[in-house]
Amino acid sequence: MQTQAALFREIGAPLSIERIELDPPGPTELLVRIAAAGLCRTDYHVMRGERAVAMRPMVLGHEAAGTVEAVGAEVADIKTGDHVVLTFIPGCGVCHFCRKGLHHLCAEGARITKGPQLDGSFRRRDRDGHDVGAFCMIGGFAEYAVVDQASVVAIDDDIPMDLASLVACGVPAGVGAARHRAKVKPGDSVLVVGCGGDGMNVVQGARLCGATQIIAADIVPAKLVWARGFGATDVVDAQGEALTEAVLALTGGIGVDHAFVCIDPPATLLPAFRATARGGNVVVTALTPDSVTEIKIPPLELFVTQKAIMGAVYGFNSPRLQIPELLRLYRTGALKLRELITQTYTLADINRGYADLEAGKNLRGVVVF
Ligand code: CXF
Ligand code: ZN
Repeated sequence: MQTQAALFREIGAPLSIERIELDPPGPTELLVRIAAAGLCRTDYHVMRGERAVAMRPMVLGHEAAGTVEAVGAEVADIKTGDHVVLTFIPGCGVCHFCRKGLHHLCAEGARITKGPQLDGSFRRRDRDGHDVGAFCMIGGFAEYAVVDQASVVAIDDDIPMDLASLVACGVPAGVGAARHRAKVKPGDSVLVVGCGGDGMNVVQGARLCGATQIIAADIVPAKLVWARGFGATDVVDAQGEALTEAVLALTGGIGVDHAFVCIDPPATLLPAFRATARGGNVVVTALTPDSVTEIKIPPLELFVTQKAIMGAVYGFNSPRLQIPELLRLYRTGALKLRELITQTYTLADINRGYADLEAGKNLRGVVVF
């Protein structure tokens, strides 16, 4: 069949909207009609060449939800008509980590920027007959995607698809970083640096954990206004040393129990580290461009302050557990999803969506099909 897709062809160029050939699903795969796909900054890093992918052209998009239209012969548990959220790390089910239920650490995660399907072959071709990759083994910026069953989680079919797409990346990444990585406790204090798609979900994750002081930091004033709506108790419009000083002033000179670096780690990690209390946690949820190979943290300062610096991808918990749980929290009203969407776009308009992300206009832009 043919499908319209947004292809990454050239670094620094807009995505190319094209019709491509899509093969039927293999034995363990599904054909998914994509209903909504979120515009996460990770795809933008790829478009700008800051995060290398192994091949072009590639269909980007890794925060998506849709309806299953066909299943391969060996697919278990998923059937035609099911609504699914796609996961940007597959859960192969058989690696060391998947066997322990730690799908966010799946060994196949190392291959998600390569392009092929989980089985190593391709399902997409362009008009010249060249193989087309699928970012994160998903390729969500397309009307249709063929993905392995390892890359989907079935959800209830009354969840609106635009909201379902959000629990594919930004929401579990942010909420999970607070709940599962830092393990924020009632009464704790939290700093969130960068209140975009991940950071705003750290804010609401910290609120869900019972944090009593949630300091949101960003240099886009609108994001600080939105952050208050998600649970921030204080806001800071500063960066660098001024950010550290502002947070220390808000915490009686002690610093926060947990700091989250949700944008530009090369510029924000050290200021966030220094705004953290002795013995506290610093959690990195954001990508660093490939060109930056080190970030300086004075080792003696790390040792004597007894802080922990940690990474969190996918909220440091299995998407198979988190996605249904987050949707249950949404149903109770505890988790905000609708409020995350600033604007929706058609696939043909996706480059305007990324321009709006770059301009700081969006908390989350979503392509709705
Ligand atoms: C990313 C994490 C790093 C690899 C590509 C996907 N996750 C979400 O934005
Ligand atoms: Zn993402």
